[in-house]
Amino acid sequence: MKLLIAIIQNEDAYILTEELNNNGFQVTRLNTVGGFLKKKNSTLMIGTQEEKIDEALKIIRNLCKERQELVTAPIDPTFIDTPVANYATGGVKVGGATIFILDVEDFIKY
Ligand code: 2BA
Repeated sequence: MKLLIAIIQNEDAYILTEELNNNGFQVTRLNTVGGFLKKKNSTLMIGTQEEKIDEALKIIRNLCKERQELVTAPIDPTFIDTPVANYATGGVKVGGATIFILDVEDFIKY
C-alpha cells in the first residue's frame, strides 16, 4: 500500500476530490498554507494500492492547473518601514500539484 500526499491549489481541490472519489479513491483533504506565498492551499492524503498509483496521478495531472501568482515584497527586506515606492511586484509560477509517494508500513481501520 502507498500513501500519496498531494499539495494542490484550493481552486482545484473540490473537483479533484470528487473525481478521485468517483474513481474509487478515498481522500482526506487538509487545509494547508504554502510556506513561501503564505497562501492557503490544500493537501490531499490518498491511501491506495500500488497498482492504482498511476491512475491517481493521471487524474491529478488532468485536473490541477499551473497558475501565475503575483507577489509584492520589499526590494530590501532588511529595511524596516519600507516606503511603498520601494516594493516590487513579480510573478511566481505555482505548480499544478506537488506530490509525495510514501510506502505505508501498516494500514488499520477500526
Ligand atoms: P509555497 O511554499 O507558497 O510556494 C509557492 C510557489 O512559490 C512555488 O510553487 C514556487 O514556484 C515558489 N517558491 C517556493 N519557495 C520558493 C523560494 N524559496 N524561492 C523562490 N520561489 C519559491 P510550487 O513549487 O509549485 O509549490 C506549491 C506549494 O507546494 C508550495 O507553496 C508548498 O506549499 C508546497 N511545496 C512545494 N514543494 C514542497 C516541498 N519540497 N516540501 C513541502 N511542500 C512543498
